[in-house]
Amino acid sequence: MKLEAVELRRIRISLVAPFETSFGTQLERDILILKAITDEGEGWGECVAGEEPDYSSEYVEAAQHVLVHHLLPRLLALPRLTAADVKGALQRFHGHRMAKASIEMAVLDAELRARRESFAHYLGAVRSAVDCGVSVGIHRSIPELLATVGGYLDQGYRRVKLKIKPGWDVEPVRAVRERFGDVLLQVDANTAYTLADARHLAQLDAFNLLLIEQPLPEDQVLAHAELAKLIRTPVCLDESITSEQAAADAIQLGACSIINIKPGRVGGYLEARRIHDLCAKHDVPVWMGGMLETGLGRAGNVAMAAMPDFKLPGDTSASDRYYHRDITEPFVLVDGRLNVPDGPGLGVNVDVAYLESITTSSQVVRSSAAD
Ligand code: OSB
Ligand code: MG
Repeated sequence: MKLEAVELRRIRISLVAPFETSFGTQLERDILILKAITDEGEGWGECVAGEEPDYSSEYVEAAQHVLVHHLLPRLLALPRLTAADVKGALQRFHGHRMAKASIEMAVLDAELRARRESFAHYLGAVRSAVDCGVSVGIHRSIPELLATVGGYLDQGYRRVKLKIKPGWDVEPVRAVRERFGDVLLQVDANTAYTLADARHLAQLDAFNLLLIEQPLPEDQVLAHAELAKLIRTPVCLDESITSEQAAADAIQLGACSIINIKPGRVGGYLEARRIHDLCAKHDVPVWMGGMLETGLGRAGNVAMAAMPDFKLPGDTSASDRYYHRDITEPFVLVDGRLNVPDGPGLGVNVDVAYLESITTSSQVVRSSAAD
């Protein structure tokens, strides 16, 4: 098909509760939403870049800039384009994977809607619903943490992930383990430790955690391999896994035994699928991460989480864990699971009037008249 124009829209939307990680606290989100306009119909994309460059070097304003000034002009100049062409067409531009992922997603949605194929079918989903976990931020006190975790378990979540940082690690894990028994439990440090903390982190071995996610900085892959020999809790990488190549290297080094897949972090659903396939070949289980997505990103993530090597519950929580009102029909937890959309493309509909009401800016980039 031919990409004719792309609408870029920023929305501002409050979180139902503050979300604190080792890198900061979020109260609301500023999200870039794309609409790809093609000769065969439209498709939606969501950019997972945050407001600040604190999870990775990407941030929403930069993502929009690189899309408008570098990525989109190149794609709009092509006579024909499918989602599978996006990576190659943008190869000469380094990095900016979240920005690249967002346009690839919108093109893929348009393409699949046009041929009435769902993301789930396209990706090779083998389940019609996926097990859901919930990511629990750093709290001000242990009693408040226990109240939050108890509330999520009452709603049916099948796994709890606690955000940790130095000073908030062993005690909250111990308290949750003692109060809630053998619930599936894991932790995420978002790079907050150093290899010198290995003996401290080994104290988590007592709590039978599923995994510890990204304890060390993203470029310290070798140090993760060292750490993995010093603790019994399986090491899972998030931030470090930026591509299929990075995943292959980390696996070969022994830096992780589990991988968190986030399509936005690796440049899109197609690269994420290659990482899934690589991990399946190496018997490395994967699970679907989350970036506090709206219903658009959630729809794609839930479809991908239905692929065979997604062996652990994902950070694919229900819409109401994030937002009072989603921009699509809400994802609702049913017996600790979310149903996989089976309609064409992402299989969800954007509430355009609501989207309009929370839009803070929008712009359209078109192919130039000469094309
Ligand atoms: O590290 O997994 C992370 C949210 C924003 C940025 C990074 C992370 C997270 C989460 C939330 O843990 C996952 C979710 O979307 O529920
Ligand atoms: Mg993480």
